[in-house]
Amino acid sequence: MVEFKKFENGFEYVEVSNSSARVRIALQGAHVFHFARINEEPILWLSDTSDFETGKAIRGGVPICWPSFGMNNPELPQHGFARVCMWRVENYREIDKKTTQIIFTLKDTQESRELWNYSFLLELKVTISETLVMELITTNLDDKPFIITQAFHTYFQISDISNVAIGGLSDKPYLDALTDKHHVQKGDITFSGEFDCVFQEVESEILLIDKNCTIRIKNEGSSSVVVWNPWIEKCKRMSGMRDDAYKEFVCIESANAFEDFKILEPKEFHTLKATIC
Ligand code: TA6
Repeated sequence: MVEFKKFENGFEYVEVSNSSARVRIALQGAHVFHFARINEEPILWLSDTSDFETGKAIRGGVPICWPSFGMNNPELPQHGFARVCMWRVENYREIDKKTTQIIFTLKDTQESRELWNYSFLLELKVTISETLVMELITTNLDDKPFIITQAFHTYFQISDISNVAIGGLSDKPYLDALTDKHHVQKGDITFSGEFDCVFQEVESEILLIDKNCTIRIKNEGSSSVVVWNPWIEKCKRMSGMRDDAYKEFVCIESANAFEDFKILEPKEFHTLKATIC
C-alpha cells in the first residue's frame, strides 16, 4: 500500500507498507526516514528532535548527499543540495505481496542551475521488502561532462555505541577526515571517540554487528564508505539531535566520495546502489 501523508505542519511524505516492512519517505530530499520490518524495531535512526521543516535536512534516516559529498565541491553547500529539494513521485508498483517499489525523480531547475550549472535527471528507486534497496541513478542531460560525488548518508539505529562493531573494512585504506591523514584499517571498528573516516577500495559487504543483531550493507557502483559518529562534544554542537544522541546511531555511508568521484559525459548515467538487510 502506498499512502501520501502530511505532518501537521504540511511536510509531505509517502508511507509504503506491505507484508514485509514499512518505510516513510519525505518528498523533500526523497529522504527515507523510516524503515522497519513488520513487528520489528526500526533499522534506521531518526532524531526525536528532528524538525520536519522545509529547506532543512532531516536528521536521521537516509539523507541523499548529491551532487557533492561533504565539501568535496567547495562551491556547493555541505553534502550538496538534493537533500533539501522537492522531488516528485514518478511511479510505484507492487512487485508482489512482500515487495513494493517506488521511484522518485529530481530534475534541474533555475535554482539548481544557479548553484550548479548542469542539466540532469536524478532518480531514486526504493524497493521495499525485508530488505531495503536504494538505487540512485544520475543521468547527465547536459552537453558538457560533469563530476559528482555522492552518498546515502545512512543513520543506523543501534542499542548503544559501546556495543557495536563494524566488520568488512579490515585492511582497507582510509582517510581520517579529523586529522586528514591516511591509514589502513586493522580489524573491526569499535568506537571510543569521534570517528569520521572515508574508506576506499571497498568491494565487500559491510557488517554492523550489534548486541542482538547484525545488519549487512552491500554497495554497488561505489568503492568508498564513510563511517561517522560525532561522539560527545560534536554531538552537542550538531543541529537536530539531543546532546547524547551519539550513543544511539552510527552512520555507514554508501558513497562515491573523494577519489571515488564519477565523471559523467553527456547522456551517460551512473547508479549507486545500497542493499540493507
Ligand atoms: O559524513 C560525515 C559528515 O560529513 C560529518 O563530517 C558530519 O558532520 C556529517 O556528515 C553530518 O553533516 P550534516 O551536514 O548533515 O550536518
